[in-house]
Amino acid sequence: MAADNLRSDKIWMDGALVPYDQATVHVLTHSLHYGLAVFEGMRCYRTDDGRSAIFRGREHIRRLVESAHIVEMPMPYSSEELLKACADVVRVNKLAECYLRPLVFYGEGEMGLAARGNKTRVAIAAWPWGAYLGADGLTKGVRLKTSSFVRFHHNSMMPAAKASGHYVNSILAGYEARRGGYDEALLLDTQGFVAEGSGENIFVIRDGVVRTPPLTSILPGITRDAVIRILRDGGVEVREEFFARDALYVADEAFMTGTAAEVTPVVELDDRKIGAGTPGPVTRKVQEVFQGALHGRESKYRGWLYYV
Ligand code: PPE
Repeated sequence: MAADNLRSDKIWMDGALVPYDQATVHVLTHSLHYGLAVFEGMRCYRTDDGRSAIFRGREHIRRLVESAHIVEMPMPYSSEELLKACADVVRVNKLAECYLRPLVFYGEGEMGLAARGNKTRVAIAAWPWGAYLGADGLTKGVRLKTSSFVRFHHNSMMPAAKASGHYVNSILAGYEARRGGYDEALLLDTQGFVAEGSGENIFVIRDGVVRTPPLTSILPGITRDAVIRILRDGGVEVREEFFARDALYVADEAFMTGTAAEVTPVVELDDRKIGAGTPGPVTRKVQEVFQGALHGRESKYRGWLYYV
């Protein structure tokens, strides 16, 4: 992650494409102080017919607008304007495949928690981003550690909003797991049920039945939604229900989903092998169909593509 080059020609800021070096903010930018900002992460892929498409661009922009609504941020642009801006960023930077980061934040002017007068600002940047949990993670699977950090309660922070401040929880959990030699953290909710990874949703498979936690304390992942649909279309039973960490210890397979992580197999939790300790057949199949969908090879899922 650290080695990636974020530099592009242009970043969209407040309605215009500006040179990378001019996409800056003042240190008194309100959001920088209190973490009240919302953002998205989406990926654009080169499809098999040569065109590039943002995977589920409409759904990501919808979630961005909903995130702003949840935290009472006025949104100065329509969904159509935001979508078009995302496409412009991909095109102007000549990035056939990239990660896109729309960020909605409060500018400078007033300080303090009670401030309501700061202008909402919007930036959209793009850069090439490789495999989130490593190239090996995608093929061989990752090792997780149950975090000592609990996923925040939905009455403290609202998980349906992809808000910047929420990520303090994720970052600390991720630091702890990686310092301990694991690839990623698994956070439990305040009841002790499995919630999600620091930046991914989680799925577990046993006896052919797939389970994933309900949308109580987790980000409503767009990849999660796509994978549920792919599994059900393939005749696999998917249940959204609470389960404890030991459900992973005795699972046949597990995987994580996310825009950055795509579909990443999970082969270990808390030093216990999951199933055979290698990516399983259901996971492999989901990865294959998902990759097909991203690249426009699955006609059934072509509606998920927003061509730039
Ligand atoms: N949970 C969390 C906490 C989360 O951050 C993500 C995305 C997901 C689940 C999966 O959601 P979706 O991308 O809609 O399937 N994490 C983003 C941030 C990564 C980052 O480090 O920045 C992402 O994958 O883009």
